[in-house]
Amino acid sequence: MAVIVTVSCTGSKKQSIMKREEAKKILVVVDLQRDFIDGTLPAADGASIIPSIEGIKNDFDMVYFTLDWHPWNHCSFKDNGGIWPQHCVQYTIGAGLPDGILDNLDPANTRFLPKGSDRSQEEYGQFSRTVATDQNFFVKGDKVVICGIAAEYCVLETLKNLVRLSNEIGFEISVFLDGVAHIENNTPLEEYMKQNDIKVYK
Ligand code: VGL
Ligand code: ZN
Repeated sequence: MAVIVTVSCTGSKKQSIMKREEAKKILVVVDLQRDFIDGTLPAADGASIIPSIEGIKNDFDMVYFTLDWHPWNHCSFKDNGGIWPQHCVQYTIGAGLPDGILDNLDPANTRFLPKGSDRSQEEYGQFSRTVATDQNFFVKGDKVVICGIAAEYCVLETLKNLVRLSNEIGFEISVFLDGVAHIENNTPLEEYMKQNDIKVYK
């Protein structure tokens, strides 16, 4: 049975959204963006994870790409008192995905989820504001696999948000470590996985 949820939009218009009921395999690719691969803030092994992710992406029903998506005056940049070089500035090449990563993906099952767009806030983790009732991201029984860049920042923080959501909704999470690149090292991610009994996706 399909459940119709009615949400209010601007003005008096109403829009009906079909709640997804069937559990899916979902790949969450975190911040696989040029600046983190060979741009202004490269991860140590950024380029090598691309073929690994390409190798598994078609095993999933849906692929979610998170995007670090900063205004040019973002507070995390050194010029503005932050700790990072300028990176992933909205609409620049450095914020883009590597060539080929979208090949053979169905646009109907692919989503792009920007974060870090508020200039006055760092936002490493996607899904920080997602609640269980945001029906269009995750439902009970989903098998969610996470990979991407950077292990100890956005992958870790996104994973923490997924764990919180999975406790509310009831879906599985694992980490595709062959598809994870780090800036300094993987240790904080691997420790968090151990402490929370999160499996490696193979
Ligand atoms: C990230 C540093 C700054 C990441 C984003 O994607 O892990 N790291 N902004
Ligand atoms: Zn950033």
